[in-house]
Amino acid sequence: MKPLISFSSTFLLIITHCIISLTIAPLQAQPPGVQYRGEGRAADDAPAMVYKQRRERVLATMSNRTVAVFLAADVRNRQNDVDYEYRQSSDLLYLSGFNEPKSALVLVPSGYVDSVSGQRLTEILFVQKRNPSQELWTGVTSGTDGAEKEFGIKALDYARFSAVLAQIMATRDTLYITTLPTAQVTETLSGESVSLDAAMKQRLTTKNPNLIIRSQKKLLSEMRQMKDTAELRLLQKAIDISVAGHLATMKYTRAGMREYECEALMESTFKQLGAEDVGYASIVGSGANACILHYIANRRQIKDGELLLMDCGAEYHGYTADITRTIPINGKYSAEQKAIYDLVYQAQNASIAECKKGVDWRFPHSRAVDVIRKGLLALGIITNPDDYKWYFPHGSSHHIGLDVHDASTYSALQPGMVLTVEPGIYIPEGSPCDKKWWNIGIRIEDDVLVTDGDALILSAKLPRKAEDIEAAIQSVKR
Ligand SMILES: [Mn+2]
Repeated sequence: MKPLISFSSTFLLIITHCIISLTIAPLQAQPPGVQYRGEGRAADDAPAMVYKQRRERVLATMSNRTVAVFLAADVRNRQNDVDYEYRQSSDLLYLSGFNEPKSALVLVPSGYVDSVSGQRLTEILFVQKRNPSQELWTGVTSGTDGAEKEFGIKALDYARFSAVLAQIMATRDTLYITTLPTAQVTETLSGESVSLDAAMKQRLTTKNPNLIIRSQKKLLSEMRQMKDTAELRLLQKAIDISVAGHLATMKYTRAGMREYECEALMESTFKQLGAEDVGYASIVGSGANACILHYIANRRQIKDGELLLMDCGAEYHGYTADITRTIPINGKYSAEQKAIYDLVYQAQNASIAECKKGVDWRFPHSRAVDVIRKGLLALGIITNPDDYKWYFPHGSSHHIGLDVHDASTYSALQPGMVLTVEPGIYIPEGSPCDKKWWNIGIRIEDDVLVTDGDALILSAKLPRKAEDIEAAIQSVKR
């Protein structure tokens, strides 16, 4: 479920942009009076006040000697050519809703007096200045005025970011800073792995020898793992869209199709219903590919009698669902497929039943393990109880939210947490068991909300029981 992203160093990016700018400079002129207008924020995004309250909660946990910096994600470039579609860093999204690159949020509990306006600020959003020539190519940006109006937070020009931050850090002893997934760049020529994080830390500590640098994860994981009302609404929307995608694909998929055709059905439904993206690369594996946990090539032709495993989730306003169904391509599970399916189904039910307030977050997984271990022994697929790990090699749960593997402190389950429950059994060809089981790979994954009582299955509208899946497939004439 790792998004497909390639690296390009910032250096190369700058060079590339310079070349393009020089080449196309004469074309950038516009008729006088042209002003591009943005769409503004989505009407169903959380109100600016919700983001403000989140920032205030973070500020309340920080001491007066600290400052926190939440950096925007980088723009990633594809093959030194066009850029990938932009995805903001989840922490910055969570605290501001601001969706533009080259921006940063700075939280200073004891305040910073802005030398230009004279205002004392505890929160500052640094944003790029509007640039009409650039907007012609990549679209409208908010600018400081737009950001203040739309997001209700004092905005300063990003060009001032370094200088202002240096000034703030001079009188603080702790800096909380973003750790982005892009921070590791491998220098293929030297064969050495260089951590940009480490390089940045080095520079910061050289300038500020007494500064303690901490990951901002400490500040946010506790909050982000508890979903507020606005988040639950967006998460439910992402889940509803994903359910519709799975249902359409389940119904209109048949033997002879390629895995990518199923992926197309799935993702076209996501987009038709307003999802901006997928939350992770769609996993659509048939036959032997169902046994590969993160199979994303999705090219194979599906044959009659096979299983099709689809692990796909839509992303809506930054929130992602994570749902898996494994269907019989011809509408009817074989005896062996059904035996394994029912076992995974029972394991999932046992696991969901334990997703309760106060329970250690690992406990639901241990219940799934109990059921699967017993079942595999009873079916004669294993004879040593420990060997269940060969066929169920992953955990059953993780939090979801702005990230598909969302922020978590791995503490006991509490109402407001949303997690997946996804046991599976995978028996690749050559496994030491009767070969009638070979190439059966089954995972069932749903998204559940922990409440004061029983867990609520947010993806419950999607058929999950073997008979219900068969009925859904058979409801369409083929
Ligand atoms: Mn998952």
